Amino acid sequence: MIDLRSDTVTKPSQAMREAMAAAPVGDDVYGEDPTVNRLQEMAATLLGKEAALFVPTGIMANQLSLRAQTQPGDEVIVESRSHIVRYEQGAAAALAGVQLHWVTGQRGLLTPEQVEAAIRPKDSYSIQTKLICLENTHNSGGGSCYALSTIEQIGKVAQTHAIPMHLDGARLFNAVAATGVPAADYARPFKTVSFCLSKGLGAPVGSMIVSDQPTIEQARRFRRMYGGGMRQAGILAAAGIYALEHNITRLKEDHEHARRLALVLQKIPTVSLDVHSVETNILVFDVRLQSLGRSAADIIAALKQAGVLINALGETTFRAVTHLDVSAQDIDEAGQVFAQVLSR
Ligand code: TLP
Repeated sequence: MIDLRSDTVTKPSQAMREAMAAAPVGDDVYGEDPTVNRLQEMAATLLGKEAALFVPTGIMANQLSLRAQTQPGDEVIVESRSHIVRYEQGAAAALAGVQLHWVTGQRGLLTPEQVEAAIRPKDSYSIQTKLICLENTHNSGGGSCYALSTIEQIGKVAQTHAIPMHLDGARLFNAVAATGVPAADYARPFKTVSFCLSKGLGAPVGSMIVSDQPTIEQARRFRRMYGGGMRQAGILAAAGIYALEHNITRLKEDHEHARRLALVLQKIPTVSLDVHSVETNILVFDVRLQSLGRSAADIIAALKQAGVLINALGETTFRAVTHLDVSAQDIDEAGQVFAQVLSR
């Protein structure tokens, strides 16, 4: 089975498992796990921030970042198809008590003008904007990357209004691999940045939040509140260290595979996909299902039967994601399967 549903499906390699088994551990709730501490130092250094916190999931990383920087009743600017809006089960409302102000970007990317226009006036009757969130790469936007200059301009807008910014950088290293912009440069305008170890980087579990020391201390308290304080978590952190040391530079391969698949998909008459929009490891494409007389569920089932797994994003929209457990040969095989199934 060629699994293109997500880069979350990657399994730890033998070498990663060995690193996990050999990891020195302690109780991380006491701050005594040497492997967790090492991972946190690595993450902070890599992103040019003071401190970092290891958390179980990307959702928890986003939610702790929101909770640590807002009060119930505040408003947070987010892109309308962002993960925080679509896939976190309303956690921002349920756990942080904030109102999300959706702004729709092109392929998920916001402009400085859009952000500026969405900031509420500072008066006694308007809700107050207290955080601006961006997503890079943007998942539902098809793995789209922000230009550094756009992020810097949005940062200036935020600074003018004294509003901090959070980056959902679940796939930040894919953006780094695609654009050549160092992670620390991307991270600079943000007060908090989250990134996932458990996606393209190939760790089984884990995400990081990086920020200044006081914000990380706040996030640590809320991590405990949310039940995310783990004990001998060094076993998991060791996978994260392995991922950062070995799996960042190879992300380019996943991007090449995505482009290779896009070239095949583009030639299928029922598929609508702009190859130039494929910047990283996520392909989002539309299929003219009416002309095939089939539903998205039929297509998913037929692809599965032929050995390829993908996800539907909407009624006629699909997502395929390349990752380190998919080879060039798998991509060519998947391409043949797509051509067969989508041409019937
Ligand atoms: N994304 C998953 C699904 O939840 C949609 C996927 O398969 O892509 N931020 C972004 C941008 C993400 O794409 C995801 C996961 C998360 C946060 C949450 O990460 P986890 O699953 O570790 O909580």
